[in-house]
Amino acid sequence: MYTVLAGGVGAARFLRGLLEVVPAREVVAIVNVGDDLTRFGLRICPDLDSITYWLAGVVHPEQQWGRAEESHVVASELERFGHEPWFTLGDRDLATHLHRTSRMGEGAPLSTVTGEVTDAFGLDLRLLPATDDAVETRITTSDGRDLHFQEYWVRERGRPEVTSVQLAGAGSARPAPGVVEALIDAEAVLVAPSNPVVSIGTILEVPGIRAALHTTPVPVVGVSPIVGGTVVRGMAHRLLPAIDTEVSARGVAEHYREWLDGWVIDNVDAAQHADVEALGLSCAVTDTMMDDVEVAAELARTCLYLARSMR
Ligand code: FO1
Repeated sequence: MYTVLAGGVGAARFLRGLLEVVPAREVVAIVNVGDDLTRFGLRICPDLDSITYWLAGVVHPEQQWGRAEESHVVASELERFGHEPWFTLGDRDLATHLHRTSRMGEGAPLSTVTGEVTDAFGLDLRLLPATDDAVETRITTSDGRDLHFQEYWVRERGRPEVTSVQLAGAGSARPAPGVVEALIDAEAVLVAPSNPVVSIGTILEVPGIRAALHTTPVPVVGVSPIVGGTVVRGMAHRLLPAIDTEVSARGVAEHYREWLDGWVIDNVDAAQHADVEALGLSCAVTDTMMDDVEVAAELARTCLYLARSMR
């Protein structure tokens, strides 16, 4: 089993490469659920859904979230009633949220429903929400507001300055069934190049997950989400200062160092190799820009090679 800590799109691209290299049945992704929200009574899980749609080959090609060949009949009819359309739900995507919400209403945990969704899309890997319990990422802005992550990122387009990030509900959350086992019993744990604050950071906030990373006997190898001092996509460069972390491949490695064994950085950051090794980590340098599946597969091979070299 190969276990991947995952956010949304960056993780989906990485998983697509990993699935070229190891059988899908041997892959488990532990996925951030801090971005999840309820709209019109429907439970929406953007990271779980982005990974599912990506790997099933049905993701919207420009947005990289939501469905390809999407229509927006329901969204435009909702505007008729005066609903502000800041978070767009396409018609095909709505079917996923309707299924999930109705099953959760019957008492099925999110992890069970996630398995139903991935099965329906023909995926053989296992996606596990970090927790089945209700958590949400809250963003405190420098003007003193407390926003849901999606209010900050989508409604306010990531513009406000962020002073702190919290996973509300984390105190009483438990890892979803299978999460801790997937971290302990794996061949290797891989950390996708996802946001260290609102993707990987929120997964680690679920009590028991960080501890499992500390105690796991298997190598933990991550891919830097920072390339050439900035992000490939998303807002990590805006959030890292809020957790006093330098916006660099080395800075994120230092932030992860207590539980990390190996760190894969991009060719453009090759000069940081010695700095990363000085943190006590093994370091590999390669192309991490996963624009096509071959690069993603080669990146996955590099991660596995680094992990095996440490066993
Ligand atoms: N991102 C947007 O920028 N605008 C949207 O209206 C939007 C809707 C949306 C609906 C379902 C879904 O699964 C994702 C959606 N996203 C949207 C993407 C999402 O907000 C973020 O990119 C992720 O949460 C960050 O990982």
